Amino acid sequence: MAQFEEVSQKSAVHPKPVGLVLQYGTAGFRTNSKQLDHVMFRMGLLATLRSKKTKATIGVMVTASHNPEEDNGVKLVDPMGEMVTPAWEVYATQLANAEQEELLTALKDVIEREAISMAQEASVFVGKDTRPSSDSLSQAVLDGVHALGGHNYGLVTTPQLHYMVCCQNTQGRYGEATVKGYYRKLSQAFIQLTKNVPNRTDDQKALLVDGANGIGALKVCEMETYLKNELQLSLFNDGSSGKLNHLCGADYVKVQQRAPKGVEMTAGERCCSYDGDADRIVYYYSGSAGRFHLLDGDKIATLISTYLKELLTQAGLDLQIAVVQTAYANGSSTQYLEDTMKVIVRCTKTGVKHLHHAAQEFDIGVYFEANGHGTVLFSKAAEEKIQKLAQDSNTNDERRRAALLLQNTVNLINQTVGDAISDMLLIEAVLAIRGMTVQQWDAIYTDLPNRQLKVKVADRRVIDTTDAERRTVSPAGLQEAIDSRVKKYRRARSFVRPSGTEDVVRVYAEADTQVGLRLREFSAARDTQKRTIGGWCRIHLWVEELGLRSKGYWSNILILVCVVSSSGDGDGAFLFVTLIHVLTVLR
Ligand code: NG1
Ligand code: ZN
Repeated sequence: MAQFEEVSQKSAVHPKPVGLVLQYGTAGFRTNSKQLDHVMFRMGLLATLRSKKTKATIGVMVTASHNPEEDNGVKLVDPMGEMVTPAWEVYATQLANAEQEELLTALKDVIEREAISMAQEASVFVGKDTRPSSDSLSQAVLDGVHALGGHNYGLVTTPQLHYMVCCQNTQGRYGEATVKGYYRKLSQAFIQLTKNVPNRTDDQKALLVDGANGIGALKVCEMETYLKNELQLSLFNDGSSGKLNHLCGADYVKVQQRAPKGVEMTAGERCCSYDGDADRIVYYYSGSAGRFHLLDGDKIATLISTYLKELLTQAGLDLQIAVVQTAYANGSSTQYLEDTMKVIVRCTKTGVKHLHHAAQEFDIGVYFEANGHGTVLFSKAAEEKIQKLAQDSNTNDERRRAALLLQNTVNLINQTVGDAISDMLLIEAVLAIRGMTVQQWDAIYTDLPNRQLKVKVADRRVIDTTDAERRTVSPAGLQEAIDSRVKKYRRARSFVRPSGTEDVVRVYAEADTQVGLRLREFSAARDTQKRTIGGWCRIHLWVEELGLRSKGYWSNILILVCVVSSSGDGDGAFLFVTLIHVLTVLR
C-alpha cells in the first residue's frame, strides 16, 4: 500500500538509534531531547491510527513539563482530552522500540489487533512547548501524521491542547476549538464570577506570576486583555532571558520550598508559579520575618472543595463531593478534609491519570497532586442539575445565586486536565468571592513538616509498592524498617517509591515532632549553613540528640552527604533515617 511505502521512506529520515529502549511512562516518553526524533515520528503515526480507530481528533503534545530544558517528551491525548488509554501506551512503547526494519511489522500489528480501517479519515492536533528542541521534534510528529488531516497548533500549553481536542470531539459543546476560544470561555466565566464581589481593591486584584520561562508565560500574556483588568498580573520568568524551569517554576518551588529566582515579592503578596508546560500551579507568599509559606496542590484542593461544598449547601443541591489525592498529600490536609470538612477522600497511585479516573466516580471530584497538578470533574448529571437550578426562576434568591456561581465555576474549570491558568483564575475567583487573604487561606490547616528527596540507585525497579504506593512489598525488610522508625514519632509517615518519569527513587517523610521542628529550623538556616562544615556538624548533633543512630550510620552518612549535596537539599534529620535505610538496602 502506498501509505506504508511513505512510512518506510519517511522513517528513514527519523532513524532509531540501534538498541535504544524507551518506555511510555506516567507522562508519556520523556528523556534527553537528542534521543527522541524517531519516537516523535512514530507517535505521529500512532496518533493517526488512534484517530482512525476512535473516529475522533487525537492530540499529541511535545513537552517535558517541569524537567530540564535539555529534555523533551511526548504524550498522546484521547478524544475527550484525557490521557491515552493504557492498551495504547503499550503500543506506543512497542512502536518506539521497534528497530528500523521492524517498524512496518509493528505498525501492521497494531492495525490488525485494533481492526483499524485505513480508509478512515484521521485528525490529529499537535502542540509544543517553548523548549529549543520542540520545533524540530513537533515537525517529526507532523511527518508521522503526514497529510492525514493533521492540524498544527504550534505553541500551546498542555492543557490548551487537551481542551481543544475535547472541543473538537464534542462539536463545540465544550467550547470553541481555538486558543482564542479558550481565552474567551475562561475569561468570561471569571468576569461573571467576580463581577458582584463588593469592594475588590487593586491590591486584591494583584497577583505575581512566575512563568517558569515557559509556554505558560506567553499564553497568560496573550490572555490578559480578555480579563479586562479584573486581574492584574505581574509576570516574572517570562522566557525573555532565563532558562526553562531553572531555579524557577512550580516544581522548584514545591520541592525546594522556597521562592523562585527572579520574583520580586514583598511581604504578604500573593504569588504563583506555573511549570514548564503550564499544567501545574503552586501559590506562596513571604510572611513575617521573611518566612516562606507554600500553598501547594493540597491547599488548593482544600480551598476549592470547601468553596464548592458551601455553594452546594446554599443551592440545596444534593451532590456527592470527593477529593482525590496521592501518597504525597500532606497528612494535615487529609485529616482536615475528612474530619473537619467531612468530605470523602480517596488516595490513588501517583500520576494524574489515576487521580482523574478516581474523580470520575463522584458527582464532583476534586483532584490534586501535592505538586499542584489538578482540576475538578463534574458528572454530566451534576452539570445538568446545576444548570437547571440556575435557570429556575421559581427558586429563591440564595439558591439561584449559588447555582449561578456553580455554573460559572464549571465554565472556568478545564475538566480535561490540570491547568495552571484555569486553576489560577479559579483560585483568584474563590479568594475574591469568599473575601479571603492568602494568609487566611494558608491558615485553614497547618502542613506537617515534610521533605521529599530523590535518590539514584542501581536499579529502582527492585522497589515494589502497594496500597496506592504508601507501602513497599519489596525489597524484603524495607517496609518493616521504615515502620519501626516512623512509629517513634507523632503523626509520622514515610514511604519510598520508584519514580515513573525519572531514573530515581523518591523518598518522602513527614512528622509532627521534635524532628519536625528541627526540619523547620534547619530549613530556615539552610541558606547560610548548607554545605558548610558547621552545618553538617549541626545535623550530626541533631541526629545524635534525637537518638537516630542506626546500623551502618557512619558509612551511610557520608553517602548521604553526597546525595543531599548533589540534590541541593540539605534538610531533614527524620528523612535521613529513612534515607540511610534506603541506601543500606539498595546499595
Ligand atoms: P514520578 O516521577 O513518578 O514521581 C512525577 C510527579 C507526579 C506526576 C508526574 C508526571 C511527584 C512526586 N511526582 O512523577 O506527581 O506529576 O511526574 O509529570 O511530584
Ligand atoms: Zn507539566
